[in-house]
Amino acid sequence: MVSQLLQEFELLAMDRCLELAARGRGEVEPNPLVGAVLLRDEEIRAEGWHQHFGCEHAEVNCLSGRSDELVRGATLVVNLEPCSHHGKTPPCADLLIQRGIARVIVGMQDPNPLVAGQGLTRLQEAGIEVLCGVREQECRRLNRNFITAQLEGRPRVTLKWAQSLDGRVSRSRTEPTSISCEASNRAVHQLRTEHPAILVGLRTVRVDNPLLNVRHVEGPTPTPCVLDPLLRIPLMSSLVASAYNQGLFVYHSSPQKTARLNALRERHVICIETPCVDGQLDLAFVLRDLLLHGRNGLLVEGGPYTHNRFLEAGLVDEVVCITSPQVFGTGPRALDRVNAASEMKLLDVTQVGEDCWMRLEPKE
Ligand code: AOF
Ligand code: ZN
Repeated sequence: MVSQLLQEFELLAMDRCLELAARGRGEVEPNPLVGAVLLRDEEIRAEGWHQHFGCEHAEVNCLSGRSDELVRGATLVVNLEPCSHHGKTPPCADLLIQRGIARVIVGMQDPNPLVAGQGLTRLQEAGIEVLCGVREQECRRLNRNFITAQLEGRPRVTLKWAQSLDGRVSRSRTEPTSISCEASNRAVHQLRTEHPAILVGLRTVRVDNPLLNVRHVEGPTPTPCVLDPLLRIPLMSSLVASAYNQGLFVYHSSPQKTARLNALRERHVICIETPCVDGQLDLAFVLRDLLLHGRNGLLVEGGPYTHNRFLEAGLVDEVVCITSPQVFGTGPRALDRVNAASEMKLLDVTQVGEDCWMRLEPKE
């Protein structure tokens, strides 16, 4: 374990990098969340983070305006490998070399094929001591959307649902039912703010009329998306009403419905014509389109029909299943529509208020 080679204050410095990095949420995607701190004499003497897409990287913000006296011979801590490529900004590895940094502590290697270890090599070749893999699990979790987007060319997909103890997502197909406790609702809003996009099927819009925003915690609201092949989303729905403020992408396959398209566009809805595969919207197209719009992570919040479509297409990276200690006795079940057997691996289980949260990932 690389972390065992470090002192407590150096590990705390990495924790601080993760905090700083998270401030870029909603501003930097599809770029990674990156924070950097400068350590000297066991103290944090400068901080920076990547603040806006296309702008200075964390290392630049941390070092700019700092004196040579402070920077020369100091340690730089950063949660992602310093870049080695000329992108929208020059390579951070070169900056660290020029400024005379003596030691670099890194959370994880950059999965971007343009970097992928070359930043670390460049620093080492310049005689800088490099330690990589510090708090690696936390660093990978923070940038999980970025990692999947780099490696798979699509946003990372998380399915989330709340169910009763008997596995039901509502008491009936037509009635919205509140299921999870208040503490869970706050945690769900935290999960929302960690995703640049959130998606539901038309049925969920019709039954629940959700707003899909972030209210119980601080942070950016993801862009809501609806799968709606026939453009039947009600103009009076909360999502259409809030499209001007929080955006709304409607994926459809009805280009001939011009009056409907105009009515939606007038309300600031972005309507995206989507090809069909076997009579259903092509989810791979939807994901590609989201990444083109800079959204590298997608939270799918139902309902069962939509979850099943993502599972059957093999386009799920994580499942978050929240079980409340109530028995409904009636109503549709979360995985009612899954007709292909599959296995999942349990990642962790936690108690949130009165609910049980399970995180799982599909087995290969
Ligand atoms: C770093 N520090 O703070 C960030 C890095 O188009 P550009 O120039 O902004 O480059 C984006 C790529 O740079 C991104 O895909 C990732 O590989 C790396 N991001 N690297 O050293 C940072 N944001
Ligand atoms: Zn960089």
